[in-house]
Amino acid sequence: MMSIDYTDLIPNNVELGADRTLQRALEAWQPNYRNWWLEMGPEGTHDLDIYLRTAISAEPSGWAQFGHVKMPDYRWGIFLAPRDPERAIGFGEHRGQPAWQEVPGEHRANLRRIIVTQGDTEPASVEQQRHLGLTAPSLYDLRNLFQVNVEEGRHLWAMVYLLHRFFGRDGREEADALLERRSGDTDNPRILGAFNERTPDWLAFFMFTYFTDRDGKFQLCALAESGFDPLARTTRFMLTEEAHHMFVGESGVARVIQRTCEVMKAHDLRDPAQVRALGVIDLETIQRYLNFHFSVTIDLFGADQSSNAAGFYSAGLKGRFEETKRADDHVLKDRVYPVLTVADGRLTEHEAPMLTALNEVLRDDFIRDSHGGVARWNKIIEKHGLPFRLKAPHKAFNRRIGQLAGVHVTPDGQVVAAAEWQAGAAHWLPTEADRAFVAALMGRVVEPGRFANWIAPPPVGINRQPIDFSYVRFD
Ligand code: BYC
Ligand code: FE
Ligand code: FE
Repeated sequence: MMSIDYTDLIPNNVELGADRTLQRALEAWQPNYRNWWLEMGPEGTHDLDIYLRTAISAEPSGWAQFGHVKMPDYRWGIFLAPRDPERAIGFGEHRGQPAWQEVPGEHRANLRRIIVTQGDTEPASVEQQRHLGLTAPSLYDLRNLFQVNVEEGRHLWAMVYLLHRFFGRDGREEADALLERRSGDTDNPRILGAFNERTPDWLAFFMFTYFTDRDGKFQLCALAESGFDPLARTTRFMLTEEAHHMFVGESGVARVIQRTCEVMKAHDLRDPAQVRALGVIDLETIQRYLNFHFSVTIDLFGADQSSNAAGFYSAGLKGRFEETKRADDHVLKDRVYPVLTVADGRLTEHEAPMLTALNEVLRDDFIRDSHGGVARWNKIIEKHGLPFRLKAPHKAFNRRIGQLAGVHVTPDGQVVAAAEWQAGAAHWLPTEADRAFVAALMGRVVEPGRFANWIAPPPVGINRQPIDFSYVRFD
């Protein structure tokens, strides 16, 4: 039952062939998806042969098969993690009841909204990254970019399957709309803020895959706890793909830092202008990119106090990160959680009902997790004997969503006047000049085994291939 059927037009492990109506509806959506990919997917790549992995099993062990494929021919499919027939709802008012195999009528609108929001981010990220292939620092990196892109495309398939299978006509309309919104479009933008920002260069891409794909991890973990079992099973399999995306981000930033430190050490330099003159990215600019991507990403968790979040949890639709590992009542009615507000010009914590603060709970889990990579990046700088340290900004810095929106807080957590914040912004966030400098470094490197000057090679290749392997073939 769990093996994947690649003879179907749409590879799947959900016995799609047994439901002709659903199969036909998805087969009608498929060419629209393909057109979207050709129009909005990675630019100028349709003839390239790319060394990609494809799922061959939805079991946690050994699901991947590697080979050169052209991306428009990638076998996007529908893969759910195996079903546990004993599974019960783990939290909220229905805790202990058998997990739902169909959508409960009273939760239909909310579930659809969650699935649409999740689904919308996937094609958005592909759109944001569509120009990056033209400036890849190596074939290894180019291949990793495309791997991330095809898997985000598959994540869209995952949500579209749920919409078609469980939400009837509304679901089909939402699935169509997922191909119509466009990242950054003024009239018909993507739903969430960070997915309308640009990802103009590879430093931005690595920061995005480190931070924003990590929002993916935490949101998917929360949805993997859902009482709606098909959503839990779908997101569980998506999480196995997400790990690679975050690896691309963490190791990408690490290699940029490595290269910068090598050059700084070899020439005994500290001044960012002198570092730049040698064609590598100064640590100060890396810090400003980090501040930007961190702050934009933590906004994705929603308002710190949200009746939506409380409702999603109590209804059993969306749990917490590692819900089942937590030792509490999993109902949370009488619990409180600290949230930040500004009072008398200072940030202060006050206690909010935990149920309404669940977006903040997930955001804090994310923040803890994301600090790990920053510490590992600092180890590289330390190893080179340099005094600089990167730091994740305060969670109140540069926020647009929730109670901290519009409050002027420095990366260190000081509340300041608007004018002071505006004056400081050029030190804290990437400026036009920073972006222009980074953009000027970008240039396509396509010779196997060669790397752009501003990034160190990785320690090992993909799937035990050598670093100078032809990860992408151009003929
Ligand atoms: N931008 O009550 P609130 C991924 C809206 S990433 C713009 O806090 P809620 C990936 C909100 O919609 C994971 N608008 O909302 C990564 C609401 O609007 P209405 C994506 C925002 O519902 C990399 C209003 O503000 N998955 O997979 O509690 C590459 C009030 O807010 C934003 C999910 O997000 C924003 N940042 O929380 C590829 C999971 N934030 O109703 C992929 C599904 C809030 O007033 N989504 N608003 O019109 C959810 O669980 C929830 O929708 C959210 C928002 C946590 C996002
Ligand atoms: Fe995704
Ligand atoms: Fe991802």
